[in-house]
Amino acid sequence: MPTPHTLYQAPRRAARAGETVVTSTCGHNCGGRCVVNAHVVDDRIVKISTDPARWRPELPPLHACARGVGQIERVYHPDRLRHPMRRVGPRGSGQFERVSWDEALDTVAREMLRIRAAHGNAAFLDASRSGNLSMLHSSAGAKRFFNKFGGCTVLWSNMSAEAEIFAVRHTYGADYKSAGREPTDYVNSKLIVMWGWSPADGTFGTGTKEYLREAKKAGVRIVCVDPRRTRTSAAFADEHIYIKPSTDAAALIAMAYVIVSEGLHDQAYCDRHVLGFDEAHLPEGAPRGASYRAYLMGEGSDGVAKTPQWAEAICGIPAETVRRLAIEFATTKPAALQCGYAPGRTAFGEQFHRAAYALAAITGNVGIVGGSSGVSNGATGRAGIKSFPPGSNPIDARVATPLLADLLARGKAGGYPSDIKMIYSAGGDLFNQCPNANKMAASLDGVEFIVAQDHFLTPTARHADIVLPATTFWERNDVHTPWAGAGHYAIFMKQAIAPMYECRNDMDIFADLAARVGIADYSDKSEMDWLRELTKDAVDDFQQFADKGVARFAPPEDAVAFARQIRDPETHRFNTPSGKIELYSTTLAAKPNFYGLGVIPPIPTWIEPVTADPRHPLMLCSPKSRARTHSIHGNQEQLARIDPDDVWIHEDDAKARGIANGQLVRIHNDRGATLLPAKVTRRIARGVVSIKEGAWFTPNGNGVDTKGCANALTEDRPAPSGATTYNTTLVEVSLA
Ligand SMILES: Nc1nc2c(c(=O)[nH]1)N[C@H]1C(S)=C(S)[C@@H](COP(=O)(O)OP(=O)(O)OC[C@H]3O[C@@H](n4cnc5c(=O)[nH]c(N)nc54)[C@H](O)[C@@H]3O)O[C@H]1N2
Ligand SMILES: Nc1nc2c(c(=O)[nH]1)N[C@H]1C(S)=C(S)[C@@H](COP(=O)(O)OP(=O)(O)OC[C@H]3O[C@@H](n4cnc5c(=O)[nH]c(N)nc54)[C@H](O)[C@@H]3O)O[C@H]1N2
Ligand SMILES: [Mo]
Repeated sequence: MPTPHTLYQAPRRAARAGETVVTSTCGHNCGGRCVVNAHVVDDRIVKISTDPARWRPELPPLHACARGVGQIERVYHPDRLRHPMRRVGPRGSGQFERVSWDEALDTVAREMLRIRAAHGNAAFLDASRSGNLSMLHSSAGAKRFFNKFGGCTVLWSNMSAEAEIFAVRHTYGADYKSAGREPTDYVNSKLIVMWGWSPADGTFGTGTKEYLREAKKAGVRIVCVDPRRTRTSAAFADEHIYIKPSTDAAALIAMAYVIVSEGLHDQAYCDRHVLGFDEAHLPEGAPRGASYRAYLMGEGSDGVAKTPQWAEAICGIPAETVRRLAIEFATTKPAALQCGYAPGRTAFGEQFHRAAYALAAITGNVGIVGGSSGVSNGATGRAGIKSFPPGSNPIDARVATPLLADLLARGKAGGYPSDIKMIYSAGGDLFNQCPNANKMAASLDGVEFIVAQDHFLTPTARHADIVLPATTFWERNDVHTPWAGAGHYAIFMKQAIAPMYECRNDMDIFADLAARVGIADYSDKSEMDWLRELTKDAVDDFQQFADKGVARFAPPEDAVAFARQIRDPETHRFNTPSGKIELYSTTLAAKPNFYGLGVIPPIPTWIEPVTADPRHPLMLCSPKSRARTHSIHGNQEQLARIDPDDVWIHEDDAKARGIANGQLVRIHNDRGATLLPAKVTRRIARGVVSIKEGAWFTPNGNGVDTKGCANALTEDRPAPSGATTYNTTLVEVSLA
């Protein structure tokens, strides 16, 4: 039986004569999922609109942002790929010639069969990623293709949130997607601390800003801890606290120190629900002094008390502020930590998340109304809507995603499971989005063949041997849902216009290629039959869903994750080995080097992320741009105006370098350099600079990137959890 739901058409302005209006939503990996209507005249989109209704909590409209409206600039962009192409110049030169679909697909198939015969399946790397995450035409199609082909090497870790995924699993025994709370619960908090979280810049749920506005109206106090005074902070925060990137665990640990030393923690709650808070609640076999409390108090193996003074020296927050915030957090109940992923995209990012959950747990805020686990996703998942089944990979060759450049550079000689001979990228831009773009571009000599399937000649596609033009979501049918917990609905993405130029649907490209390499069963259904199948457990009338456009599902009974475990711990245990919230992780105690990428202690622990480098004294962070979804939209001049690319630098740091606002500067380290105008401001912490991620890597003849691509500077180094470490990047800034 489908879950209870209502199907409706989002309000829209009446169509003009000769115009049809079609509802869809951006397919990309944005944290929002909005109503994006195409107004179509004679098979051409003439305007994009969204739900005009005023926001209200009872039935929140799904308002699109500038990127949604900017889809019209994107779909009719003069640089759209129009036909298949073959590379004729050196990789990266951008020199290609037109070929027919048959010739392109025959070439790809021939190379695939040759490489498989010569090197085996592990020589293939599926570099498809998150360009389109809707249910049918997504990178699941590439996975399905490679799995049926006999498997390939995969980049296993999530570039966004692997530190959180890992920390949630080992602390709460849960899936991060359903370990948070619904935004409808924000109004129930007395205090919200937004920690490295800026949904007004980086969309994190359609409507999140409105729910925050409701909370603010209801008198909830809001504090923001971020290296930058963000738009979210400016709009909602009563207080902003500047912090140095990569140092959050120290601040959170010192807050716990204050709370415990003042006796403000919830001992009864810890006794009942938490493993390893104090020595009396350690698992059997754990050494003495292994508890979190002992670590805080300096009674653990390092002998250092984690005082606010200790933290100040690391994170730059004045000790008095750390103390005040700690006391406020412990005494204002319910209090919620809303954490972004960015502080987890650091050298030991899992410690940030684990330390945040520890703070939530020792103050008794996990699983209560108005409290939070420290996870900012929602409390439940996707209402039974499924995605294109990828099947399973018969090859066991897995590499943590941030190591892509190193995998290409060193292969088996570097201890990796394979030497990559062929890369296939459908809906990914990893040469731009993975760290260390220069090293990536310089490490392709051993790669015999690269295929890119995209809408544009992206930094990745420029290196391809064959480029295949895909349709955009406007040119096909699909279904999409928000990030799990960021709303309970699905949007039918109705085809608005016929496929443009010679572009083809990703699924059809793979089906054709499958037939050419001897895979008979890639797809046995039409597009619509697939969509009917994938949604059948969620909606009862597929045709109505397709016609109306929006399906709303019931929200979870408990708006806050782990409410049942806290209410009734006897019947509902946490899904950890001990059944409790594991501040002390039994799994990590038994296997500290969990992935072979570095040691992860059993309790939240401060670990120095980098050794100081006098040549590169500034710490770079690379948050989201409002003008892009990662690298998507990076070629749109009009859209770029809403959030121009620049490098934020503190007044004092600029002055010391003779840099004035607006001047072109060079941001550089030993991995690379890029150019951007300086935004000299007091709205960033001293010693920190910030570049919005996603600008297209465009090196000049001297190897200097000219467009502000943050990944010209970042390091191809994973955190021990496999997370990316973009926000642990040391740089210097000089006048260009
Ligand atoms: N506009 C837009 N929205 C998006 C996306 C997009 O591309 N564009 N992408 C979506 C995706 S895939 C994801 S994963 C999410 C990402 O969501 P997040 O990871 O939460 O977003 P970021 O913008 O990287 O960072 C959030 C805030 O953290 C701050 N920050 C950076 N480093 C640190 C640190 O070390 N400590 C602290 N305390 N703060 C730090 C930044 O200044 C920023 O204000 O966003 C989603 N939303
Ligand atoms: N420095 C730095 N780098 C980062 C981050 C950071 O915080 N700092 N954040 C990271 C995060 S959170 C993420 S999720 C990753 C994202 O990494 P990716 O998923 O690799 O990045 P996108 O830019 O979304 O690239 C997707 C590509 O898919 C294409 N595309 C879109 N729709 C379709 C389609 O329907 N079909 C086909 N064939 N192609 C399509 C787009 O044109 C684009 O070229 O980037 C990461 N990179
Ligand atoms: Mo992401």
